[in-house]
Amino acid sequence: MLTSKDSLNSSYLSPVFPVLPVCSSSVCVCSVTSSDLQLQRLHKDHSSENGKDTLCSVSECVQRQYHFINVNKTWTEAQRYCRENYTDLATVDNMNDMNELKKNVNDGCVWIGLQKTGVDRWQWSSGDPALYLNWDPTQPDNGDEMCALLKDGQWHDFPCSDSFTFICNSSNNGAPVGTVSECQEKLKTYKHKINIKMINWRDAQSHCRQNHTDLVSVRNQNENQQLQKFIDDSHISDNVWIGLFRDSWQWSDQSNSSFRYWNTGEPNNNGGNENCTAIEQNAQGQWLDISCNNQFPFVCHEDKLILIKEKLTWSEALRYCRQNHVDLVSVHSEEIQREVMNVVKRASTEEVWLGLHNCCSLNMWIWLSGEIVCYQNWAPGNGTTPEDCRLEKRKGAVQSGGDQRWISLPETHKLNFICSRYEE
Ligand SMILES: [Ca+2]
Ligand SMILES: [Ca+2]
Repeated sequence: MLTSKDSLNSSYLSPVFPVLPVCSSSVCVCSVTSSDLQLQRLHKDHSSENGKDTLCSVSECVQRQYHFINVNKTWTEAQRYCRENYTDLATVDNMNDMNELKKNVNDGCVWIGLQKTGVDRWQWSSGDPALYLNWDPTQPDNGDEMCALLKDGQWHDFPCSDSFTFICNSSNNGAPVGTVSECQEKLKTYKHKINIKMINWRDAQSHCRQNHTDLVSVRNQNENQQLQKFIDDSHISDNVWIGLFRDSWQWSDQSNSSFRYWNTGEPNNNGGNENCTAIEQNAQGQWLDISCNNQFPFVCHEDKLILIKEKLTWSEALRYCRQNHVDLVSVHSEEIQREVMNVVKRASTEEVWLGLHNCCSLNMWIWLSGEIVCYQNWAPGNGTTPEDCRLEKRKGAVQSGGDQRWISLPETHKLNFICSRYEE
């Protein structure tokens, strides 16, 4: 794995790489041929007229392809139609998805795939999975307290309508751009923005989404300590909203997107049976809960990642994806990793091949899409130490269970794999 400039300074590299490869402007790939991996160098020009980098900063990429179906159906009929003809009724992961989805729909109400389950679940506003929880020992202690705040390093559930200061996460979710070491530095830095205005949780969420990225997520003990230190250093009040909330809504495709875009006053369960979600184009696409028996047009989505539950070697998997779809998936950002996590949990093998290969001569991990591994999600002990690749070539796979990190395996292992339909 490329960890620093030093790892590229080996003398045999100099003739091949006169300059240090960077994440976006000059990309080195190992091209895959039928017989072997051969090193070659590609130049990709990502500059635009204004000189800004135009590499798809992934939060701006279309995550899914949306299809508006202008036929009135009940929510359940619409779900059936989408599952037969596409992937499912539309899931929305973030504001970019929402803007994409809104583009082509009619005025009036339009079904999306969010349905009430009746069972509450704690979730991060940013969509990060809520695997790490750090409740105060007495918390959570109240069924009506649906939002969480940080107090003395521990979490408390509170009524979402109460007013507190809050912390936004302003780190850019897109693929970091710059040299590898800059990228790694960026990934380590969590830029918090504190807001001393005291407002309710929902307003704090809107404020963060409009001005920064989202309300802050706390994904492990280290982040919790960093955040508490940040609060202590800022000398603000004890109670600070974080991005944790719970609700009982679930997407039709079972994905764990916690993005919500309710209109003011919604969901209100008017009449007691509003168990489905529609967007209202004349309310800027904001959502309302409404009875599932209404007949509306609807939006389906088509996933761009497909889990193939065959057991193949890495090379066989690559051939399959290139013949039937586009390629083995390249996970060059946290956004794509989240999509991978959604599909990989249905796998029948413990690991699942990704389009990640080790350039033996460079001792460097590279995506099939041609990018150096900048965003990283390796399991401990994988990817970061030099591989002994002289005897067998190593490829990257993602764990289908646990925290779904990447591991390095000999390419002859037979695993499920994920094909991508993204045209790079
Ligand atoms: Ca409480
Ligand atoms: Ca309603």
